[in-house]
Amino acid sequence: PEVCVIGLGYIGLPTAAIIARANCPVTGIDVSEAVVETINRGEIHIEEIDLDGLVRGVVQRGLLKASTQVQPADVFVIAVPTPFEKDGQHTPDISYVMAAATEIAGVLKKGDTVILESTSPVGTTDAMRDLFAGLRPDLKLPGLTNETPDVAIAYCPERVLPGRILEELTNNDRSIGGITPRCARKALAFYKRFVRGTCVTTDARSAEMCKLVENAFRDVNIAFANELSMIADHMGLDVWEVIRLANRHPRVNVLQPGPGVGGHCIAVDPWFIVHGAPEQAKMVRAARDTNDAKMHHVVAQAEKLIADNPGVPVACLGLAFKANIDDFRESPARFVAGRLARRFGERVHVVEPYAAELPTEFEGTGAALIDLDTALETCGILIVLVDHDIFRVVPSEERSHALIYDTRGIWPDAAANVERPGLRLAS
Ligand code: SAJ
Repeated sequence: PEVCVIGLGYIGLPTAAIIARANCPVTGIDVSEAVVETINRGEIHIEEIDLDGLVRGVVQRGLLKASTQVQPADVFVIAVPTPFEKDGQHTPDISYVMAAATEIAGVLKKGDTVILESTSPVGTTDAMRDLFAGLRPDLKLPGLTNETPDVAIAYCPERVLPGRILEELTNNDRSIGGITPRCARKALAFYKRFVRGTCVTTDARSAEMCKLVENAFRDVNIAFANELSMIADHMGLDVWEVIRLANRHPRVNVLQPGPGVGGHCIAVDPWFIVHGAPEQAKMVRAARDTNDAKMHHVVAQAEKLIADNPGVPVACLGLAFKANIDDFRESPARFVAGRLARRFGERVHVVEPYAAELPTEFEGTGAALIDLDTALETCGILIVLVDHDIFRVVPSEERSHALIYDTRGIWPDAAANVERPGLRLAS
């Protein structure tokens, strides 16, 4: 089949490339002219392992091309962002999905399949079908007719981990939720072309909720670890040691505390559940609040350490939202470093091997981007915000002069928190 993938971001581009590798001609659509031109040159605009070679190959073989205009196709895959509104209510914003669906409606024909992959609040796939019904009264749509529908509509969430996208896109199991069972089977046949994992069919609403549940599950578990870290601070315990010991129990697997939860998925998706069932979703909301509170806790701890040591240069290690990636969206590390830069100005330095320059909010603060070696030589306070491998392997001799606040627990021999009595500062 000819495929049209709408949205060429962290999910859409790898998906488009993998479908193209399975010998389906793909047109990738993006609103950004720059992104479209980059891809048509066989290059990529995001960092992801092995993606460059894959995209170059399928573009050279004529299997992938990019455009700003939605093209007629047999299968449409929507992979656009679904943020929430900054209205205090965290209302899901599905306008990008609906904009994509509106464009698809213009070229939709009998026999086509439309698949939504974007993380979406429960009911979005039905809403998309209703939009098609309004714009294309000539088409029979699934769930609205007793006759055989003209098009199939399904919800199939991605569940890939940044940094392992290509591998997980191929090997992970998938939930495939059709508006009707027939829609699910049609989408299943498509995914079977390039997914090696098991594809499980269900209804669209269950598949929508399934995706939200996966990320809320992780958020709740990380919140537990972050709450433990604050309890441990209060009690004067080493949280890393406690978790390491607890995890020796065969049915216990506490996750790792950090400076908060970032990224565009785990810090966002649980709100879609809260928004859908505010009275019931108490733990999900509490987890979000705990993980956000951890970020502010880290700022306060770091500020205290810096203020108590006047004049000592500070290095914030990391800006990314997690280890070994170049993605700075919704990053707690970036939030913490930004706050410190605004308060302490040129005393603050940032080490981020994945960044060429500091994000715009650092402009005018006096904070500078420096390399790791310079930071280790010149900064007397080291604040670990991201567990990049390159930080993890710094031997203790190279940081023994410094006061260390290690929010990720990468240096077990150094102190993990600044408030604990008897803090094992390396100096
Ligand atoms: N984090 C911790 N402690 C941990 C694990 C993670 O603080 O023990 C933090 C990370 O540093 C990061 C945040 O949580 O700031 C999220 O990182 P992550 O690695 O847990 O997840 P993401 O956002 O990269 O990808 C998640 C994945 N979902 C699950 O694991 C349930 C991925 O499979 C999804 O496809 C992705 O969200 C998505 O697109 O929804």
